Amino acid sequence: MAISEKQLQDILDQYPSKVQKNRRKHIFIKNGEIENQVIEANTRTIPGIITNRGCAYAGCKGVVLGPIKDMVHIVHGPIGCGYYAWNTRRNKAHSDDPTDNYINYCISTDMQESDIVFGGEKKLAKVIDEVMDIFKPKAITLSATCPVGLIGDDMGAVAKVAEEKYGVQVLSFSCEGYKGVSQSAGHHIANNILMEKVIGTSTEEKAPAKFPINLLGEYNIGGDGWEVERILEEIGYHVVSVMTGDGSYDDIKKAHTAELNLVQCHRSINYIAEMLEVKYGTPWLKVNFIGIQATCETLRNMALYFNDEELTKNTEAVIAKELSRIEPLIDQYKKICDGKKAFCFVGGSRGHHFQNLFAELGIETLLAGYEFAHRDDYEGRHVIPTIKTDADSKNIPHYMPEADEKRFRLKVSPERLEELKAIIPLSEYKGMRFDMAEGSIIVDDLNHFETEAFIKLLKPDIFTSGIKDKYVIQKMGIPSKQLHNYDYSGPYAGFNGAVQFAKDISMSFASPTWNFIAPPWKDQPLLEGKVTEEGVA
Ligand code: CFM
Repeated sequence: MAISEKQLQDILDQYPSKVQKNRRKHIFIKNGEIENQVIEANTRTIPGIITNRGCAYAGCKGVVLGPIKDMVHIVHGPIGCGYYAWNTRRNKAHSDDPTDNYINYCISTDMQESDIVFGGEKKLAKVIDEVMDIFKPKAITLSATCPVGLIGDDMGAVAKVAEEKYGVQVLSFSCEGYKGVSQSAGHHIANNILMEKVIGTSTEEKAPAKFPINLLGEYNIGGDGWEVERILEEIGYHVVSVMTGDGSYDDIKKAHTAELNLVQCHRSINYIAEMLEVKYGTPWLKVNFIGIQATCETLRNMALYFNDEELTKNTEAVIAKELSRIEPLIDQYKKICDGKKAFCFVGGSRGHHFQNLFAELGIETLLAGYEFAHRDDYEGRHVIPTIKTDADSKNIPHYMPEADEKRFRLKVSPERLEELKAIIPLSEYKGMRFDMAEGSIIVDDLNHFETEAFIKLLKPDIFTSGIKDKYVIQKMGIPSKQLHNYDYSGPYAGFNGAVQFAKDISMSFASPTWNFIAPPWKDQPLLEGKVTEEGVA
């Protein structure tokens, strides 16, 4: 179901002209006849607009660092920043030694007014002392929130003193919320320091088993990472590290021993993937474990990379076994899902990844987008050289290591690498637009007004999005499934995840609840109006 440019313009016409001009650049209707459909992305949200985005601190501490279970993550700031990031993302972690798993804790310096006036460094040092006294972790991270940067606390200096005092790594992250236009800035800040100070610090030179890989950009939401690891290990891969779902500091230190890096979430971790290639010569492969066919394709691409007869055989055997097991389970749900329409708007990767799973269930994606992704996540990596660096992106330090003299080693010959690049997505991501149907809508940083306007126009059967808009959508009589934390469910990745997702959304479709909700446009007289430069007309 395509919409016309006129229908899109009618929605935008409801904005004041300046806002309209801005938002127009963030939305397009897919048209395959146009070679470059440029979208504006990773720029500031217009002040006052209700966005779904988070902040740089959320991207650094919440997304990338938080899931590392055996480090203690201290939030330097007022208590709210810590409290509201406490266990809401459902990045699960399990440890054989429960005393070395801090995932359930929220540790904050609880800055008060007097700390803002007189400085919070002493309090931060005291919290580190307390953490060492109570937990004795092998490493600590310190994440800055907005006021820390505004008053100029020197977290790096506090970290240095603590490192000398306790002999453990204390990493300081200047990820103040305002450091970027969204959480994307925080991903980059976290990537830089993990690469500079943690990855490669193990003395291990070789992985202990064949086919060692790192799984990057997998955060084990609702157990996704566990399902992916189950499949990979059954085939015969050795997972060196996962960054960072159910992640371990000790494992991340060994990431240089992998022969291939898998990139699930391109947005949050493509920096580390690129840096590992430059420093150690390890290529990265864009993978997708969301959706049955996507999972099969990913496994086959990995087998092509390693080019080992036994591994290829195992790959096909596991795929065949899993498919015959799950097909009867999923078929019952396909009947319920078939013919439905979806909107899929998530942070930076899932807005794309889940479209495969929808398609497999017979659901068409009419509209999709990301909260904070960059142009390459929409248009493909080939646009990276053309992306302008603006004042906001200059806030984030650029870090790129050099090749490691001792450890840099080409994992496959340059000729073979070129051959492989022609058939599998090595160092490549084609972006969301490539996979979307003609006439579908692609929106960057969708806001609440547009959410309502597009729902009224296209009336989707399901809207997968986040907590900030979930209940607005449901009050319009449309089921909404959170794809950030999967509500209370999961996993949704891999084979078992596909079945779980199909079951969950089928339950939504089958629920009679929606019949009891009259969306606002059904029983309220609509007042038509227009806001112009001069006022309300
Ligand atoms: Fe990557 Fe993520 Fe996502 Fe993301 Fe996030 Fe997330 Fe997300 Mo919420 S790392 S970009 S910053 S896949 S927390 S696990 S669901 S917005 S689409």
